Amino acid sequence: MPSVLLSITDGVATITLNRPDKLNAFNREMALLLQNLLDQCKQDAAIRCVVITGAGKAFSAGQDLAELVADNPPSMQQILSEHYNPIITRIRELPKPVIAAVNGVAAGAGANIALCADIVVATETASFIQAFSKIGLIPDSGGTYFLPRLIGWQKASALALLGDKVIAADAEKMGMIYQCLAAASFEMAVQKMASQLAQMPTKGLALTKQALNASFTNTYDAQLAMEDVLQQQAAKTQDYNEGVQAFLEKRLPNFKGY
Ligand code: T3D
Repeated sequence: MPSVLLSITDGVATITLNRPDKLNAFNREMALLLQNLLDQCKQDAAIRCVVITGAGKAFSAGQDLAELVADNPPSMQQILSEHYNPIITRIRELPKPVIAAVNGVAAGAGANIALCADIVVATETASFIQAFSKIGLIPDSGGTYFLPRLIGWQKASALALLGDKVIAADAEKMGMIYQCLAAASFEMAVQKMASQLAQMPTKGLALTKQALNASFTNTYDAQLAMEDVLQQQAAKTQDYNEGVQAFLEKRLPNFKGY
């Protein structure tokens, strides 16, 4: 079985991290395959929402630590510049919404890949661990960038240093994730959200994502100027016309994604 699976249904691509006996820990082959599948999701216009989840009981335990002591291991430089950084960049730059459906423990790079998604939901039995400090590393895969912006500097600092486990309910309370969902209805709730997003104005969502990406670092003036530019692009889409027409005609819109 491939270490990452892709299935496409009704505009929703579901990417499943698939090394369940290793808690979906990443080796080089898996990291490169995930990048390829994210590229496929970008190129396929029929895909209008991407869900990333894990097979079995975990979302991902991060780097496969056994790979590091195997024959011919990837170097640290390769692990960041060729494995994790391109994954994070692809998720943030994908012009479509990405949901991380965290079905179990998300540790190390696994946690930070989840946390860079546009919407992070987790089942009530899931947890998040900045496991890096316990093995002498620093949070990578965007951890030192996204975590303080999600939950504030103090909580991010404590979690990064202590490596404490955060259960999904607490992750929701502190703003690390969007929602902690009941385990019994988790998959159905994720599919409902993904299906909703796949029927929305995809180009408008992509422009929203672009503006939010920039808001982390832009000044207030620069962000207002960017909204001006992006809103003009949004207003040129067919979906904008459709949205306004549907409202005026008191009917449901039929968005095409462009
Ligand atoms: O060079 C670099 O490393 C740079 C890159 C860094 C990126 C990173 O992600 S660093 C962080 C790496 N991840 C970790 O340190 C997490 C290690 N795992 C754990 O702490 C725990 O496994 C969990 C808290 C995630 C889950 O605990 P639990 O009790 O539910 O499961 P377990 O019994 O510990 O693990 C089950 C199996 O998965 C076990 O294998 P076995 O004994 O049944 O054959 C365990 O060894 C394996 N496993 C879990 N995590 C990893 C792993 N195997 C390889 N790599 C792992 N990360």
